[in-house]
Amino acid sequence: MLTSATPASLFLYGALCLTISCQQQSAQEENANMVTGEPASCHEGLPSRFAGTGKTVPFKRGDVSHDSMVWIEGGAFDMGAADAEGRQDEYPQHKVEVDGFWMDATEVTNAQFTKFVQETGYVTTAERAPDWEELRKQLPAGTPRPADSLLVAASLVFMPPAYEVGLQDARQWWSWKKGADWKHPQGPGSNLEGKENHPVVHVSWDDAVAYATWAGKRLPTEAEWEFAARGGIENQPYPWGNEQVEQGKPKANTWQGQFPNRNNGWDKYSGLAPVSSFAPNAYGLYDMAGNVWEWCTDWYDPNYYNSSPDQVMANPKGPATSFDPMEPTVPKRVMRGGSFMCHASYCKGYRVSARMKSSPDTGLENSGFRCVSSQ
Ligand SMILES: [Ca+2]
Ligand SMILES: [Ca+2]
Repeated sequence: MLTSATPASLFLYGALCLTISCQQQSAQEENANMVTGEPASCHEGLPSRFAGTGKTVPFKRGDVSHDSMVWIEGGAFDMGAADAEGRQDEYPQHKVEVDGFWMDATEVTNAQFTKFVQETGYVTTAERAPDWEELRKQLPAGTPRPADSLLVAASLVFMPPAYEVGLQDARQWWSWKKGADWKHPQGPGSNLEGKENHPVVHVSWDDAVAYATWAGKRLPTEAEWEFAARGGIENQPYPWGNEQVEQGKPKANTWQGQFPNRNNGWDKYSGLAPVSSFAPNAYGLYDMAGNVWEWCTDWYDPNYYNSSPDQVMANPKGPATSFDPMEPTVPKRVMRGGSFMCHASYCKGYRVSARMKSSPDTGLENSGFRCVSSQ
């Protein structure tokens, strides 16, 4: 699954049997795929739930602690795919330089996010009902208002089909589940018991920024994230080098077997793994490949690397605006690193140069984040 973020209103679409809009979307995806020659992602191609972005953080920025952070000495590197496995948005590879920064050694955990919520009373995006007036702006004109029973706080939960399916329609394995949120990762009836050290999930980009602000930190730029993920190893596809993920011993929480219906659990985790269950990269960073996708601060634009200058680009912060040709009206932020749902047959999102994107209000069962700090 190429994947990243998924889309909530699409599931409202499905629930409401809005065939016309779905057909329009399918046609859009097909057109995009004809251009890119790539399969649709397991998340992408789906509209966002809320149109608004950049919600105000209603609390004071905290003082940063470097506990559980790693100092990443800055430097120059070749950003983007060095081999032929990349998607089009990973080229051209170009020289980038980043200043030194602190980075969380692990993905933000449920225990850490719990402390944030307890101190601030913050309510995540997934805990709020969709705003129909905002939602309708991204739907075809004349789309009827969904039933009130669907316009409820909900999030997208991975529901593996019982049989082999094609990989073009993410609705076959994502379910819009009422009551699913960071405290209920699989929906009502699930909880965080025994999962304190799991990465927090169902967090939107807005939620991640709120947490980072409270912690006195920020989200990494895409360049910082890739520089850190490479761990000082030049031009290799994975944080550990070039050994394929299923060769040797397990190195990351990814998917083995047949996606999305059969996971053989070779790496011992069919779902999320506690953070730092696998060896860190050379910089001491855990799960830079797999487990959960991680939000970056940059807007997404597949052509951004094309605009990078020939000389070394210092501390790039991404494009000024977002552009996703598959959903031009929906702003997208970058996600990196892949998740427990990534498999070589589809997205290989655990490659260090792989890029994904999602709307800032989207949360998923396989997406989280980690923070950085320049001081
Ligand atoms: Ca796994
Ligand atoms: Ca990760």
